[in-house]
Amino acid sequence: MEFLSNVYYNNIKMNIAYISLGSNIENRIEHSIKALDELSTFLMLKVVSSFYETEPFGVSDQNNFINCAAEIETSLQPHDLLNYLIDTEKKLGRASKGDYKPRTIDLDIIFYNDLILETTSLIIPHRQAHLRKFVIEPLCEINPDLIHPVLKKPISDILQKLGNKQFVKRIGQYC
Ligand code: PH2
Ligand code: MG
Ligand code: MG
Repeated sequence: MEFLSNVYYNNIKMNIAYISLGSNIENRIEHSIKALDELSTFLMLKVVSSFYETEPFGVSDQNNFINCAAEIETSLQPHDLLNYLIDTEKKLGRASKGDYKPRTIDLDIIFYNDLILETTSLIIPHRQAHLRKFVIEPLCEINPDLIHPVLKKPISDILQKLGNKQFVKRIGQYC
């Protein structure tokens, strides 16, 4: 067993993952809080970013979103984590899995340890994460030194490169 870079509890390897949360239907903060509360019943929420109001990226004629990010610790493998997140989205009333439709809550895996994975149902790191300020700014708040395993650059550099073109404004905190 390796103790230096991995965390084990009772011989179970714990993995660190980063989840991006987004809501753009009605009580957006309430949906986000409910989602975080729900996740905390099954995963260890280590750090949660502030809530940000963000302009829709890649879609038009939709409400602004509330986005935030969470660092979690879990023994779930990536596809099991994905299934758990999909179940949680449904539990919180998400109607369909259509990627570009308004939603009560969207829960995306951005990073999972330093894993690079490409399957039909799951791609890690999230393919568009580095282009999306609504993902990168909350992540930078909780871990600016985190290295993107494909780009091999810290989140703080990626945020700097994104500049000021996308509206992202910190509005409050989960507590
Ligand atoms: N999610 C998308 C597409 N565009 N824009 C913002 N600001 N926030 C999101 O969470 C978001 C988006 C697809 O999941
Ligand atoms: Mg998404
Ligand atoms: Mg999604």
